[in-house]
Parts: sequence; structure tokens; C-alpha cells
Amino acid sequence: MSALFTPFKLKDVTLRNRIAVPPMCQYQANDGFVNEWHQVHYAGIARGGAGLVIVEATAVSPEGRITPGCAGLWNDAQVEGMAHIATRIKAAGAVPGIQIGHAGRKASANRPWEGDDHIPSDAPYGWDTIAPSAIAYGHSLPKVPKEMTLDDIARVKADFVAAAKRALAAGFEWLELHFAHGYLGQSFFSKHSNKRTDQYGGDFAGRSRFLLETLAAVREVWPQNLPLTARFGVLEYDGNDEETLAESIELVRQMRARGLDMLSVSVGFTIAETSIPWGPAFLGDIAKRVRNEAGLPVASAWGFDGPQLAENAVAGEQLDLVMVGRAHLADPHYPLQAAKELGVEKPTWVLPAPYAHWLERYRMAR
Ligand code: FNR
Ligand code: 536
Repeated sequence: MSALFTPFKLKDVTLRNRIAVPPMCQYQANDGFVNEWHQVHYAGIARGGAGLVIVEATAVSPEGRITPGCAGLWNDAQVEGMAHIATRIKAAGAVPGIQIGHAGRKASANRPWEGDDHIPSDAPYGWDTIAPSAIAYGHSLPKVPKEMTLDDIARVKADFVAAAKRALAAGFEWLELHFAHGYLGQSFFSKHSNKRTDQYGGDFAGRSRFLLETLAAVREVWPQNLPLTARFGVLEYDGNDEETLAESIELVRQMRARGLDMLSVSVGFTIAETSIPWGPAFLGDIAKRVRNEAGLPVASAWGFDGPQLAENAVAGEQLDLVMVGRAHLADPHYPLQAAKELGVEKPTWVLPAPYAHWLERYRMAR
């Protein structure tokens, strides 16, 4: 019996197994519009057998894009392309999810393979960035963001709400708020990037306020019967981790009280100077702690793709869902391969009948 290949139910949504594809930016959009590449990419990955496919970080406003190639849902015309993606993911038997976010001071960057550095605001395709405080990320992303006014904060929250409505209209059944990886949400929470002296900074409550208010506002428009999740970096590996983790767990408890259904546990990536213990499944025990102490289901990523590691993470109650990212880029049929490696009986269950019938008949099933 495999724990990885058991269904998972959250609210009214049931995933066919515990393998999820985490959001992965494709950097191929134009003005936030997705195109045929995204259709091929997401349909192919969904056909491979994962239970959940979460569409890449999708910007809630133009200035919230990481790069000029990032997807967006800041206007109604962008819904149609996303609706095709959601339809295709569903047709392939997976649940369609989407991550919405704002890149904050890490916005206006070049694509990873074109430098990963900031595009100057006066260069073509560059723009000014905003953040809780006027502090640059670091030498790789040196642009100093504008400190957000209270009006800016209200507008970005409204942008999240509007994007959530569009995600629903597009047919997504699982919504993830991107509060991780040093982007806007994470940068409100971190003492490294938030030096505000008003109600959106300072103590734990102040640094949590933007995230909690945004979550609560989105929950009002996102149906109660559909999962609302967040991705959040619960620690930074900056030497202050016990304190950050304790604060993070308290924040997650408060998010749960405002309707959060699940947390995707990640790293903060708010500052460049860290000592991250990269290695297979390195977040497993931390995710388990969040799961137990905050009392909600968790997912995590970063090196869980060895099938036995993924299986152990679920069987050992570290994770409810295992996010497998890059391994899906290498092989969109990763779940089939994992089933084979784990010796799961009748792994062809993830195949659609038009394939399964013939492959079983000719004993070609993997
Ligand atoms: C990512 N990651 C990521 N994370 C996120 O929250 N939103 C995103 O849009 C992206 N985009 C993205 C693009 C690409 C090309 C990669 C490789 C990664 C991080 C990703 O979701 C995942 O956490 C990591 O890839 C680690 O998991 P794996 O690859 O070790 O399974
Ligand atoms: C992973 N990435 C996360 C992204 C896009 C780029 C790559 C995202 O969340 N949108 C990553 C983050 C930080 C450090 C290394 C890798």
C-alpha cells in the first residue's frame, strides 16, 4: 500500500493522489497573457498523473510581475487563456490550481536565463518597484523600492481580491496566495525588509497585518467549499530561525482562523546572506512541525522527488501533499514512473482509459 498514491480530500475537492505540481514560472507570457506554450506545458504535466497542478505565480498587477514574461490576472481579458489552462488540467484528471502574487521589491527582473537581475526602470520593459520599506534586496537585485503608502497597501489587497475572482471565473478550484520567497507578502513579515513604524510594521502583529488582511479579503470572494492555501517561508536560515519559526507558526494559526485551508511550507528568501541546508527533503521535519503546531494540512517542496522520499514524507506524516517541481519538467509522467518505482499495483490507474486499455492488453503498461 502506498500512502503517496491515496486520494486527498480538502473541502469539496478530491485529488487522485498526493503528488502536486508546485507553481513554476514559465516567463513566456506577454503583458500577462498566457499563450500556447502554457497550454502545452500545463496540459502535458496534468496528463502525467499528478493530483494537483498549480499554475505559476500569476501577478495581481503589472508592477507585481517578477519579470516581463510573468503571467497575470489583473484584467478581465486575461481570464480566457487561463480558463483554457484550467479546462485542460481538469480534462487530464488533475485539479486545476493557481498561485497569485505580487513580487514587491523583487519585481522588474530579467528572466533567469537572461541574468535574473533587475531591469532598470528607465530601460524598455523595466518598472519601479514597491515594498513595505525602501530597502533593496541586495546586490543581485539592487533597485530601491518605493515605500508603500496606506493607499498602496489598500490597492494591492484589492488587486489580490480582483485576481482571486478572475481565477474563480477561469475555473480554478484551488487558490494559493504567494506569501513566500521574498516577494511582497513575505517581505511584509520579515524584519529584514519591513522597517515600517505604522500599523503594517514593527511587532509581530504589525508585520502580520498585510498577510492576514489580504487572506481575509480573498476568503470573502473565494468559495468556502474550495481550498484556499498560501505558500509562506516559515524561516530564513539567517541564524534567527527558532524565533522566526515560532512567529511563523503563530501567523499560520491566525491564518487558519481566517479561513486558510492548507500551508505550503517554504523558505523566506528575503535576504541573500543565508545558509540554507539544501539537500533531499530538507524541509520535511519543519513542515511536520508546522502541521502539528499550527494544526492544518501542509505541503512542501525542494527535493522531495525521489519516489521513496515522497512516499516516506506522506507515510511519516510530514506532509499531506508532496510538491514535485523540476522532476515534472524532466518527465511530465513523473507520477507513473514513481508508481512503478514504488511497486504500486496497477499503476495504470493514472492513465486515461484510451491509453490504459491498450497498454494493459498488450502488457505494455509501465
Ligand atoms: C519555481 N518555484 C516557484 N515557486 C513558487 O512559489 N512560485 C513560482 O511561480 C515558482 N516558479 C518557479 C519556476 C521554476 C522554473 C522553478 C524551478 C521553481 C519553486 C518551485 O515551486 C519549487 O519549490 C522548487 O522547484 C523546488 O521543488 P523541486 O523542484 O525540488 O521539486
Ligand atoms: C525558486 N524560484 C521561485 C520563484 C520563481 C523563481 C525561482 C517564485 O516563487 N515565483 C527560488 C526562489 C529563491 C531562491 C532560489 C530559487
